Amino acid sequence: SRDSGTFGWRQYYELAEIYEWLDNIFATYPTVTEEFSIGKSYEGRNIRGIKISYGPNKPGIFIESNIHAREWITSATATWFINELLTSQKEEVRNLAESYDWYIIPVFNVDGFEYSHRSNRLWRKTRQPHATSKCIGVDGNRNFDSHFMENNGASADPCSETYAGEDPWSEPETKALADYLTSIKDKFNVYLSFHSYGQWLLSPYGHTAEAFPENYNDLLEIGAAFGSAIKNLVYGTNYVHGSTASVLYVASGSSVDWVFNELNKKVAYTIEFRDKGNFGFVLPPAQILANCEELMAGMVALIDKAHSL
Ligand code: ING
Ligand code: ZN
Repeated sequence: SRDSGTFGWRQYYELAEIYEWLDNIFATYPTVTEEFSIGKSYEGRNIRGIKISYGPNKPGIFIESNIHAREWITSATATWFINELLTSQKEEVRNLAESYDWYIIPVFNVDGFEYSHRSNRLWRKTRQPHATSKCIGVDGNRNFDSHFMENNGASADPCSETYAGEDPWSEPETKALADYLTSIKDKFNVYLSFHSYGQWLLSPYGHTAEAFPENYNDLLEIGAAFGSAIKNLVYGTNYVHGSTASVLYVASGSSVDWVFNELNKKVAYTIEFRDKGNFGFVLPPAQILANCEELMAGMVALIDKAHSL
């Protein structure tokens, strides 16, 4: 059931196909798009991103997607979202596209993503080996230098799915992202990390359920707006919002917590897409477009609310 030659959102694609599609996007929309690369992965793949900008110096929104390899719906949704920003005629989407500068990395964990296509569909981590173990890779979302390894929010076992790494930034991918984000830190004020699954909108903190950010009420209000916008669509899908540690589990060293705490970006969320576990990470391609629609409705509401508070 694979299409040949055309890119769309009725199946999942490999990295090379996504990058070929991205090349096409840059060629088709040269005045409003700009290519960037944050650097290379452990295995030497380029970690590519797209900036979409309809004018100088708009407030920026940064989207990091597919830090976990098996969460294929995240890059499918990110590429759809890029396409919508560039082609949609809907007023609410044009507003989103043209009022903000967008920075989007559709596939962040490029090595893991490739491995999930070729060898192990359920791979999560990066692909760098360890000196002291036969197991491979680190959980990129535990490798950032914010409350690293605190409160059992990550594992010290290289064979665990949530292995934090020997030290923060042990992975070239997380180091490259942190350096890039630091270099453009004055250009964005909203940070979103795409994950699956579970249908959650998660705000800081991940590292503790005992404390909450000073702007937590705002984050909850934005979360409520996101949730109702999605609930109101024909699918009636439920999203639950709240702090990561209080509604999901304690997780330390995540990208969102680092951006929130260290770069001081006070609107930072993880979005856990469909579903609730029926298909889990292996979400059928037939659900890609519905998930995308939900993300768009939620995004419009989220950005609206975030900028009205
Ligand atoms: N969930 C996230 C994970 O990395 C998360 C949850 C969100 C952790 C924000 C930390 C911060 O475990 C999935 N599905 O990966
Ligand atoms: Zn994830």
